[in-house]
Amino acid sequence: MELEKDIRLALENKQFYLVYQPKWNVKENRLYGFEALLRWEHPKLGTISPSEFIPVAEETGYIVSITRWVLEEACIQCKEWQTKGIIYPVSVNLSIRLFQLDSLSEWVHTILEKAKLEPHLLELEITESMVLHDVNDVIFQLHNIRSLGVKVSMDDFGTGYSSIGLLDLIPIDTLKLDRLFTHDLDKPSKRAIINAIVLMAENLGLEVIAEGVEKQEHVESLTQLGCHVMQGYFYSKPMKGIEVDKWITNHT
Ligand code: G
Ligand code: G
Ligand code: NA
Repeated sequence: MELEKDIRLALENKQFYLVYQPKWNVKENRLYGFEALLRWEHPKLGTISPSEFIPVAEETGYIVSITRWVLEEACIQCKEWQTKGIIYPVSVNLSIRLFQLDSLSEWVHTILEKAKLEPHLLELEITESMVLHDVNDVIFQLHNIRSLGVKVSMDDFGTGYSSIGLLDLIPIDTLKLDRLFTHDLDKPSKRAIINAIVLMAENLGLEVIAEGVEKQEHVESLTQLGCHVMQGYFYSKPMKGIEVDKWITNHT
């Protein structure tokens, strides 16, 4: 497949870059952190979405080198912000393939050391379906990752295969509510579900972050439902690392 060869070249030719989307703590009216999102500027096809090329990268195994690059880049950027007094955690998306490494936690540790970044400033985002893949192994590896001091969040929670019955066993810090919930807030039934998720998260000691927050009404409804950290176009589209300084000056 054509993309396959291009992905290898993309790494060599530095066609990948990261954009960062803020997460905002509404209750405390302050910035909470950033999620790093991968972008590929393809020389012929233009910008390609990760949802198109990540599956190919997973099949071919390039996902490991790509994720190494993403993690290194995000850690270096986070460290650079830190030296400017911008001290917020950054999160990176992990693919299931990474759990097939001999030791994912050592792999992550090496990258942190190289970037000289404190582990608590890094968060890894996994999805529910990843956990269900091989529950015991994922739980074991997540324990090791959290022993480093790195945080873990479960992305797109509540819409895919449900891991709800295992939530007390899966070592995570945060639940990220899928944006489908945010976009369905006018339905009382969906509000009931979010309300229950937020209460459950509270009782399990987990933070909840709502994704896909696009309007003031989303902020208000989610706040009423007890969710206080939000991410979405209402706050900002994902932006390049160098744009973050200015964004922070204008918003904090
Ligand atoms: O940014 P958005 O179109 O940007 O992302 C589309 C999908 O790609 C999302 O599900 C997101 O989690 C995923 N994604 C974005 N960046 C990365 C990355 O660096 N690694 C992996 N594995 N997935 C990513
Ligand atoms: O799966 P994950 O949550 O990592 O996906 C992040 C994806 O969501 C990216 O494609 C990102 O660009 C997109 N995104 C971020 N904020 C919003 C938003 O407010 N609305 C919509 N529709 N998509 C968003
Ligand atoms: Na994510």
